[in-house]
Amino acid sequence: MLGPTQNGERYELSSPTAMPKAAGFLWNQRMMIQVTCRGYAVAQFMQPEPAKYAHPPNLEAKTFMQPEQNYYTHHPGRFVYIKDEETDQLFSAPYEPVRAHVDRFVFSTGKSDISWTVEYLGVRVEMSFFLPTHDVAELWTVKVTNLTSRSRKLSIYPYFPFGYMSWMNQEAEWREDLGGILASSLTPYQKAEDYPKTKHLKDKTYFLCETTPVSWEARQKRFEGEGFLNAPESLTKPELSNSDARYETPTAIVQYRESLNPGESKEFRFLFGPALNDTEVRSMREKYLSKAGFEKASKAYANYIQQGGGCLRIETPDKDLDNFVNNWLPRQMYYHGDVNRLTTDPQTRNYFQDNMGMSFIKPEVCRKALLTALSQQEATGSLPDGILLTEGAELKYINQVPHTDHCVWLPVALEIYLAETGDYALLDEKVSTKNGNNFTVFERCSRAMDWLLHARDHRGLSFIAQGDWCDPMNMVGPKGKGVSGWLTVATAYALNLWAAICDQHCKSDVAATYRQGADGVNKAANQYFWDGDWYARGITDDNVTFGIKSDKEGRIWLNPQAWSILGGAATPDKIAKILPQVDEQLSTPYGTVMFAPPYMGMREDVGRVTQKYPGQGENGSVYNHAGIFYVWSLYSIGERDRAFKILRQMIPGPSEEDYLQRGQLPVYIPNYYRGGYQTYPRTAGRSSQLFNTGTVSWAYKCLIEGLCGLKGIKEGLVVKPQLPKEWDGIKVRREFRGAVFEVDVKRGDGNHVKVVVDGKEVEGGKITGIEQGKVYKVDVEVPRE
Ligand code: CEZ
Repeated sequence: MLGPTQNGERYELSSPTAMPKAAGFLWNQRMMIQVTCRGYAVAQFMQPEPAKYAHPPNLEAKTFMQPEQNYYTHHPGRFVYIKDEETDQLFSAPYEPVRAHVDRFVFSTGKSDISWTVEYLGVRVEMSFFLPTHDVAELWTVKVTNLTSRSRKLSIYPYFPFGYMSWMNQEAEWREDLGGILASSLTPYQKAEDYPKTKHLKDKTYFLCETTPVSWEARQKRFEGEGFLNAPESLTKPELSNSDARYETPTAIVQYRESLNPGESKEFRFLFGPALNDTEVRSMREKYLSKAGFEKASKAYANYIQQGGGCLRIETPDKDLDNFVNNWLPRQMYYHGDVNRLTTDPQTRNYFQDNMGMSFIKPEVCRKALLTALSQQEATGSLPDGILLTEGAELKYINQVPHTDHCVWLPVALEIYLAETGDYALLDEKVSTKNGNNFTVFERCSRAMDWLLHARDHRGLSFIAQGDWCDPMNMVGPKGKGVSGWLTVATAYALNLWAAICDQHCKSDVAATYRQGADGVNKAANQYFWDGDWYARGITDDNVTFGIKSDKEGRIWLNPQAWSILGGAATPDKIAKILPQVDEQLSTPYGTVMFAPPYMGMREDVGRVTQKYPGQGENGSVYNHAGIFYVWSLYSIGERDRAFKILRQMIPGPSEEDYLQRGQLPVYIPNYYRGGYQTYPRTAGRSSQLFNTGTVSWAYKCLIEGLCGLKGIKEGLVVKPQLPKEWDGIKVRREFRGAVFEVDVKRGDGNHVKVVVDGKEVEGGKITGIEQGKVYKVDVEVPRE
């Protein structure tokens, strides 16, 4: 039903019904599109705020990308109806809207294209599309083949609905001069001061045809007539009615009437996208809409996506893991660092984590992001809730709610960047802010750490305000008293990370100060949050500690455990208590849940998180971002089997049962899988289908620095793999600072890790003096269990 092809470069699904929401996604720096196996699509482009060019049939609220997006009959999508002119039989590719029981179905997601093959009634339809590298458009090819040994008369109707574009002004018509259907609309507004902002919006959507059709239809109602989408009335007629849409829901359907000899094929090309005016439409047509134009654009796009290939290739006993790590994980990480989730004001913590992944792909992008974020640091040393990326951008949605954790992510991202590049010179670079301050990166980071130390109560615990990493935990501390257990131990982690960087930068006095700070923080955490077997999640404004044994819901949370291990609050005796509790209370076959049991109703001193559906989102799902923090904490203490197990659970498959339950292709890690394994086993494990998640850069870090044990330090690379016990060895190709390391890890008889580089054993597994362009052969022996 589902499997890799071309060495994991593609994944193919052979059923349109087994995993109806299974989808692939493509992006460039200006747009993103997610398409399901059944042909439904969600596309967005930046102008500079996110906008749509294909809409739902009703007024849509603007919001961030939603998990478990629902699709319905009139959902925007890209379809092709096929009618047998001799029998009047009808079907559609890829599957919607007709939903025929086709003879063969293949949905194939590649890295830089998505395609389908559908066979029915002796006809094969191949649909595929990709994006240009720099423009906003979809480049579609539809190929229809007669599979029978007789001649066939077919009508072929590509159907690309525009949806309800505007309540102020919308229309569509066939434009002979452009060679396609053009829909025009005006973005609705009410305040006069908004008018200038709407003036330059791309409010037109075009559907351009390389080959002129015999008929067309631009009016949705007319197309459907008294039929439904699975049997539109106009498709019972010999031709479409060539009707325009005048303040009527616009759409694009065109008809090709073809006679195909046995084995004969016909190929069509289409261009679909937004435009400001006719001139733009015309130039898009000229640039792309031809065989040569498609070929050129497709090569360029593949090349662009290829740039996100990452710095790691693994060969392990787990081939499905290899496929994911070698092909798909770096691609997802690249997407995050490349487009910042298509927002102009990414949440500061997301901005740091999405960009820190770029350290493994294009470190200069991470460097620039660190400087951009710091250029918006406040005079107090704190960081704003979101980082503004374009002129005129504003803090929106969740960024208008005060969260207190943003400074934590600065040393986290900086540490990865420095480990990959050794570019400590960055620390001495000066960054000025709008408030007139001009400090070096080093000073700014210290100021951020000072702010974290300062934003604590009389007990030494970190205030939470209206949220920390957990966005919807908005009612723990609105009165300014509530504190976060997670943020307290995370502060210690941030301080220690920063202290280590200070040491490397020959500032051991500064390092000592922050280490001392971390010790104080950890002491307070142990005094107030340790509940006997694990750490509590917080203390509310009214001084109620939660995330503790006596809680029926939200009894044990993962984040305080993971970060107390990372930050040093948890000593070995405490870790020995924590780990079995996490195993017992939080682990499920689909990963480790963020807390348990989920809240079954509102808890007003915790907040909105408790109102989410039990097991969904932050209310006790397998929230992979929280899971990966835990994995990293496990690698940091050598808990390799636990770490690998949880890391592996983040990837769907490879058993069919697992795929069906998660409903997702193994081409990305989603932000969550449903929890509630005890309460709601039927839905447990179901994917959110949302590929926006801070998980991926951490997952890559866990693989490189944890599993493969190839971590950058200032002077070079330290080699210390952590294989799960059932593995005898792995092969790794790691690019690092311009050199290539071909690493062969095997089990040996010794009781420590032995590292031999080009035939010579290296002390402590530390490879220094790395030469650019050199290929290093590294033989590693790790102890047997
Ligand atoms: O958003 C993410 C945030 O982007 O949730 C994480 C947080 O650390 C990330 O920065 C954990 O809370 O507001 C909501 O309820 C949303 O559900 C967000 O919490 C959540 C979205 O699911 C992700 O797109």
